[in-house]
Amino acid sequence: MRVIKIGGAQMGPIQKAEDRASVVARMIALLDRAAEQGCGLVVFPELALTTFFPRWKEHEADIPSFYEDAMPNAATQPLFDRAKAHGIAISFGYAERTPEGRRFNTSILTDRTGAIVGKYRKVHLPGHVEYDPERTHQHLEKRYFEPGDLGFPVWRNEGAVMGMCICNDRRWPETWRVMGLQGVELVVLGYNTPSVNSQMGDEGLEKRLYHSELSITSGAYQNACWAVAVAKAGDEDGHPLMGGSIIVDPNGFVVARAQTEGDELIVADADMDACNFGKETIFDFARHRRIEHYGRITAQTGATPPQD
Ligand code: CDV
Repeated sequence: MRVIKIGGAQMGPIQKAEDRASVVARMIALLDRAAEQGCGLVVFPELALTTFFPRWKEHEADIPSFYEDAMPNAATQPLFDRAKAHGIAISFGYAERTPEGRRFNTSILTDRTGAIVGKYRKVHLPGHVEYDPERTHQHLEKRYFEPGDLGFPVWRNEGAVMGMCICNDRRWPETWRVMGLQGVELVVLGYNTPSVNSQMGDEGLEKRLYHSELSITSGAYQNACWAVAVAKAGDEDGHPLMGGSIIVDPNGFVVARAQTEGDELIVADADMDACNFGKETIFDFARHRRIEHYGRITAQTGATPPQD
């Protein structure tokens, strides 16, 4: 058995005016709770340090203040220090600005000493570049970030093979399979998913939660890996985000689920050896995959139906 006690540290809303010190204090409180329960890894959401600022076009002058120029930095160092003191590996998302001024929606993974062992930059950016008057609310990720340039790497960490993705990435089977092909045993991800569809107001929260869960459970099952998916939830300055954080086993079953839309820790004992059966049988890729038929996956983006 290779058991990692995983904590999914769902976070409630972060208002636009809330500063990094306050947010980091909330993250440390969740970390302390995870330490009490014996967690070895704690996963926080996408853009965990700030409000979900890609919704804002009207506050564009404030946007530069939401990026981090280094990680760790003065504001987040206390989080790294506390994680190291507890001996807990962590993962969280933030808006990254490089020395060249490039901007990415990024997440990092540490080991239990607080050393960063992995960095991921979100590949599948949803939304749009320009203000869209047809939508009930804006989703300007394509304006404020460029697509990630690091692919979907995995890392050996704390006795397991771990990978990361971010929010919208979870909906794309390619995300999971590229990590699956590297033997991933645990995928960690955070998300900020609006509770309302900006282009279909009557879609309903239930369907949005279902689609999130469907994406994660199928990704975990089809790649015989664990998954931890952690929300930033609740009402951010009048903009509702859904909760529904879950931990999923390699059979695709949800083994822990958040009940609230606030700061909440969910915990599960995850035996990495539970991945072995799926990886050695029905999803033994080396025996069963037929790559001669998969060329379209990397050769084209949009669908091309046959002509009438
Ligand atoms: N932050 C996100 O990537 N959100 C998307 C929304 C816009 C659909 C998501 O996939 O949850």
